[in-house]
Amino acid sequence: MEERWTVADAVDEDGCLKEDQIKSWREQGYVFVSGLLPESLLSELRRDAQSFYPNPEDANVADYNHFGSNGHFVFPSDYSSANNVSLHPNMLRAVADLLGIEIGELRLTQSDLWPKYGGNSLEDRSENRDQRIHCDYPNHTLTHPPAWDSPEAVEIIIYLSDEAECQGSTAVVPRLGSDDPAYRWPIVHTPGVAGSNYVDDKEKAERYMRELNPDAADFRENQLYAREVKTRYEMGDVIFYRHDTWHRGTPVTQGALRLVQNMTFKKAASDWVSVLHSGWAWSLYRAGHGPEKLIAELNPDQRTVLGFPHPGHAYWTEQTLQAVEARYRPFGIDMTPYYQAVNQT
Ligand SMILES: O=C(O)CCC(=O)C(=O)O
Ligand SMILES: [Fe+2]
Repeated sequence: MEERWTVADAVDEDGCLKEDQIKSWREQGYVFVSGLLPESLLSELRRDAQSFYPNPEDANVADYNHFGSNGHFVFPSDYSSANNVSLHPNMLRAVADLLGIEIGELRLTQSDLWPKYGGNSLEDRSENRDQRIHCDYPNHTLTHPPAWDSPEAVEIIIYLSDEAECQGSTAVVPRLGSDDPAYRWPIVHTPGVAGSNYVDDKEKAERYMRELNPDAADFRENQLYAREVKTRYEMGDVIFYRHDTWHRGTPVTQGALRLVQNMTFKKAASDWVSVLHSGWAWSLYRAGHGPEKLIAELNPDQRTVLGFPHPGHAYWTEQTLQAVEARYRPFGIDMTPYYQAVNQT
């Protein structure tokens, strides 16, 4: 089969998504952009990740090729680069624009850095090496994504490596209009949903689907794999996709390491979309007080996407203002916007 590629398209000079990029996410199910986040910040995160993870030649791949970073880069991380990427104002603006809502209505539900090693021998075949095509919703939400035109979450991969050096593209199936057979409803013909077992490896998953449900296997082969396009990503590029976008991770070159930051934001009102990590407050006893300092330093929008009540929220009274200020005063919090909003009401 002929390989099809998509390359990143630059955001505008203010770091905002352009109209046609927003349209692409809303209609095709993804948009792949460059220039969203400052290069210096991305390089800092890459350096932090490279200092934490072993070089491919020294790594025991089986120890690392599972999802996530074992907590090290989960928000709030001891690496400020990871936190600054997760809550960068350009990122929040872009996600709010995709969903067509205010930043204050967003909530962060996932932020973690994933290493993916290509393995140092052909025997290293971790389950997520060549993934089965899937949508991300089943382990993010208790329900099913709502109607296509009312999306409630944005999935994000920030690439900290170059496809030219390590391969490992994300493959995506562009949605071609409301009657696209690839995007038929409900989204259940995928391993791990509606009674079938979760299998990540493409070969195993498709063998299993063929035994279980030959029609579903045909659908996956003809409508999904046959139509996937691969992202030719470069360091700093970002793909925004959705909980109902068909996509998959593909193999990284033997002996190489791909680093990516994975993130999700949801609409605040969608309670059924879960936070993937332990609640953010669980970190607030951490030695060194990093997460408390972070809360104190963030701006109100950044706090709001963590669930902290925004200025003007009914939570705020003279008493709660003083109490929260007392909690975070040692870390230098500036509560002025919250006081001002109470005084205005
Ligand atoms: O690694 C990638 O490019 C995609 C990963 C993915 O889709 C997943 O693990 O759900
Ligand atoms: Fe995925």
